[in-house]
Amino acid sequence: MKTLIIGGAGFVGNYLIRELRVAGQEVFATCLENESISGDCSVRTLDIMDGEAVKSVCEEIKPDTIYHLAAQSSVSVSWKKPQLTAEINVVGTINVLEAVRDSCKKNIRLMLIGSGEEYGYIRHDACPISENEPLNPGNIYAATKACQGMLGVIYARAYKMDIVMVRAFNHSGPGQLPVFVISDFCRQIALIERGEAPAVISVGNLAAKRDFTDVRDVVRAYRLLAEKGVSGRIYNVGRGRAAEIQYILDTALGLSDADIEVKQDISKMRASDIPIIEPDVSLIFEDTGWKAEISMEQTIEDTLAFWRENLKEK
Ligand code: A2R
Repeated sequence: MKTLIIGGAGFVGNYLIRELRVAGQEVFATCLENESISGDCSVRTLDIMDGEAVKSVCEEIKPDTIYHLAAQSSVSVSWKKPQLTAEINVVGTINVLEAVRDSCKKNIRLMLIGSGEEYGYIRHDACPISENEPLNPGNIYAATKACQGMLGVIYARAYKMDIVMVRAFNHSGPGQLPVFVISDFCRQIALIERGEAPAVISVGNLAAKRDFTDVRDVVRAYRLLAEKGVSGRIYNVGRGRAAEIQYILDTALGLSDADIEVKQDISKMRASDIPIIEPDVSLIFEDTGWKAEISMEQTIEDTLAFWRENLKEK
């Protein structure tokens, strides 16, 4: 079984390489010229904006499965760089779709990784959100991911390609950038414990409820969907049980002996924060048997341990 991960140097790629290797697969992964991949796999340099290069990599490797992770994945960057976000997430995805369509290997399974952000401004009674819920993206990143998913459906239908689409909700774990809430809280706590920051943790809207899944569960979901998912289908990936950000904060603070004051930071509040976002995950369970196994408390503990360890090395 030969697998190609496009965009393997990011947060998820690192974990996916490990998951697939443990499952006994031969793994190839691509990264940009200025990136590196330390996992156990063969590495190729690839910018998905170069359509011919994407084709060459596919022709050379002839993978059975491709996971397309390469993206401009930050919502805040998408507001600042809308053209770049659309180019990478939409035109880049078309380059991947065209490469697979052109490939001499006809039965490639392509996994397109989208986002729970695609649902956007949901109806107040839409939770748990099923895959049939209309998309109403609330930011540029989300709109490009919705577009990626639509392109996947179009290519699957028009060219009979084997494509599975994923809408992944919030995921977290050791190594995630601290622009995401669990990683942010844990990093701040680790800095305070080391005396490198005042004993005040800055937080945003603590009342919002979001669905968090450990990245190690998420990559297992991707592998199972590649093995057992139904071609042409879209799957939510998430825990299916939202938690209040306040609970995440309390759990993280409870793991520290430091006496920490909590301070709300206006810049971390979003004007139109949706009160609860929680996916319906019955479809992935029915088709693959997957459900999240790692508790959120464990994810928080491991993420805090990561920051304690990694700040030490600075
Ligand atoms: O932006 P960078 O320098 O961190 O590089 C990212 C890379 N990437 C590209 N790869 C090939 N050609 C491009 N033109 C290009 N632009 C960016 O894709 C990064 O190494 C990788 C994406 O990884 P992360 O940003 O860490 O995302 P994560 O958390 O691994 O999520 C994987 C997928 C993405 O499609 C998300 O939008 C979705 O799951 O939630």
